[in-house]
Amino acid sequence: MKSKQETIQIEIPKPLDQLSPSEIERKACIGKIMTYTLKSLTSTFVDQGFQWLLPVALSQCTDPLWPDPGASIDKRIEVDIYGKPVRTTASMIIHKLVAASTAYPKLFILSPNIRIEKAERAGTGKHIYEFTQLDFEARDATSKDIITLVEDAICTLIKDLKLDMKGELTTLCRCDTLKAPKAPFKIYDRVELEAKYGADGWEAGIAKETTQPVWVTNIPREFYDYEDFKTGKWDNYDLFLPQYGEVLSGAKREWEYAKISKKIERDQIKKENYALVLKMAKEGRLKPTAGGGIGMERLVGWIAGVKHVAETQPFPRVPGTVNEL
Ligand code: ASN
Repeated sequence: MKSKQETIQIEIPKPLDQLSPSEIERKACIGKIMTYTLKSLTSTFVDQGFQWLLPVALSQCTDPLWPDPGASIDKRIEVDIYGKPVRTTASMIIHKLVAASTAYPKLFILSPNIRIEKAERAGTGKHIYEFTQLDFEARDATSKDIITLVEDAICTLIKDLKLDMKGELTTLCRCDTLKAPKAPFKIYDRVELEAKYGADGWEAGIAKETTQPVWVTNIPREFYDYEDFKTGKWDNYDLFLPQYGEVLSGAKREWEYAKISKKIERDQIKKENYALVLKMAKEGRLKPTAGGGIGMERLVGWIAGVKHVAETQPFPRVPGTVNEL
């Protein structure tokens, strides 16, 4: 079902060659904010001892994105190479679990996520069919560790950016309205938000209501997020930005074979697509980890105050629109 926010139509960002001089100036400012944000966040992760991995675009196994209450996938891309079927990266979650369990106990990747959203999402302002996640994972980390790490990273970024990027923020009319957030951010349980805004309206409701970034925990979704089978509670967390909505999703992860296997069956996902994680879990080689992924375009979109998140992309990926570049 469409939320109210999804029905609001927003002007579609144009490709570079069609921008007016003032639009080019705006685009350049957003580009500088993206560079600053990438530099700040990657420095924070490197300083905290995370290894920087390079991404892959094609794999036999990728994120099932199912069941995901927020997903609206029009098409899944699968091609044959060397006689094997491969999919374009939907997220590098499975790669992260394997990497963090083996050679890279703390890692991050700036990875392409290709999610061919339904064309009707063009005007929501929040969806693009290719985006970049700063995706990270840490062995033996708790949810609390990750929440603290992200809060520190975002508070540092905004505090520094407000000092160093005054000119750009002024051009974008964000100098006064962008407030430096204060940690710790408030944490809501999805159940309490559903009671207030309804099962279909809580994401839009909390984004509209809050003036600070906030966490929402306990969201039922893909098999890899940790679920306590006794209480039915999920040990996961999404970060919501005022007005802009979800910018990060993450969790403590499942690592035990019996649970992963049961959840994959429950979700009616093809087991053969997840043979490697199942095998590693069975052999006790999958380790407990926690992590998350920050949607870079949404984060910078919020900082820059854009109407459509594709404004942060040099080559906009608006659902339903394919440009030459
Ligand atoms: N990157 C997310 C995570 O770490 C997964 C996703 O994007 N679907 O949980």
